[in-house]
Amino acid sequence: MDTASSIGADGLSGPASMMNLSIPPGRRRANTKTGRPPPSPNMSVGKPPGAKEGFRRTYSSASIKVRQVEVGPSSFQKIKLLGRGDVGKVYLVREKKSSKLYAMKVLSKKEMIERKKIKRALAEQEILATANHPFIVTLYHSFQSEDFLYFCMEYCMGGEFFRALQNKPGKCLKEDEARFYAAEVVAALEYLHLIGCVYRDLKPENILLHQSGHIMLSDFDLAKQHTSVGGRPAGVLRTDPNGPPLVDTRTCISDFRTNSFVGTEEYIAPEVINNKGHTAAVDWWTLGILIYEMIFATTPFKSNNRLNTFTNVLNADPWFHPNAPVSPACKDIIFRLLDKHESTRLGSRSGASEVKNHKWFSKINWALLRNQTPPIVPSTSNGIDAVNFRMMRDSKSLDLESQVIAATAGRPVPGTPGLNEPDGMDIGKSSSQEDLFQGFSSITLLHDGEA
Ligand code: ISQ
Repeated sequence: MDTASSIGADGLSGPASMMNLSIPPGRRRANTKTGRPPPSPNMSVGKPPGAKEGFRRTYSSASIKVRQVEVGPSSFQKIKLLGRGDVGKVYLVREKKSSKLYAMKVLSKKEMIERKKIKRALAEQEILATANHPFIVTLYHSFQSEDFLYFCMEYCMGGEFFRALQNKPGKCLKEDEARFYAAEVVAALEYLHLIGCVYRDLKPENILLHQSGHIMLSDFDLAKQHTSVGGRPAGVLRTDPNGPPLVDTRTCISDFRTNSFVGTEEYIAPEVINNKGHTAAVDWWTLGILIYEMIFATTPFKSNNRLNTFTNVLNADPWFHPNAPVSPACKDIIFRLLDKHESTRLGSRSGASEVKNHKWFSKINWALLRNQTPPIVPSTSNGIDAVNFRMMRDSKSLDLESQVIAATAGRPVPGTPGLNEPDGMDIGKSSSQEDLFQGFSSITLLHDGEA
């Protein structure tokens, strides 16, 4: 059988030889492991979807048109495994008809049922289908087979931001570089909060780099959306005659408090540990951790075990070496974001605009962020290989159903006292699989003027 055209049980066909990669190194916290195959000489370079010349994204925003799904599993050929989560995998795939490259997230229904992750998958689909922002990964199609859910997304060939950080001298960034990425994250969080979504799992592992070097938030399986079609309209807080109106993104989610979060232990906010329920303020907390990590190559409350880390999160102040090479404004924003009390935390009063107006961001031209050259521009030789994906081994078999989708997640903290997990659907024995996944929309999304 010609392996290049064979179809696996997941319906994705692909060259088996390319799946047989070396064993991935252990991962620090996340639930995805990525890999990079040996370059294939006979692979043609596919332009990202919608590309005219160069990058697909023009970074202009336009409405999304929704159509009945126009593709299925057999429309794609597997190229390589990019990542692995607790209920599925992400593959680099090529659409056979157009030769365009995509990242295809394939979730096992069986695993989702067993792990009570159905509601999360449906929420992720809804958020991705709603979101239309330059720093949030684009969803092109979602569809399902008897055994799997599929999310066909933009391929971010720059790979993981986490990996890019590891490749920097000292595994950290200069303050100006960190400010740039932090600003892009703020812009993405602002948008998510506007559509009523709390991201809840910000960390370098969940930030991808677009080919252009701009960031892309990608993993929404812990995200929560307040309403089914976006949040309430944002309130204009006040208008400064010399500046833009301050939009109170906090209003979009202010009455939305959730107790359902797990999270990554080094990034977890005090209110989450205390199981008090939490709001969009958790995203500002995690931004504080991210800024610290980008600059100091470690997180501020990390300890030798989870209990000590949590104790530090609840009680310790972030520590800066007296000779820390950062400005007072940088220390200040970290302190203000890592305020243990969410009611006084930066961003809690008026949302993203409060964060954007902090003096550390005074150099940032928010309107032109997407037009700036990022500090790290991924070098890709053939348009497929990316420098920042982990080595990853997939089964030789193309039959996804025969594979154990291993529970590799280090991210959730199951069974942690004080953290509950009421997210899973209560599945009655009589419910058929079809019923459980009927809320999953099979759709094709047309972006930015695609016909
Ligand atoms: C896009 N490109 C590369 C990897 C990805 C992982 C998850 C979601 C989208 C992705």
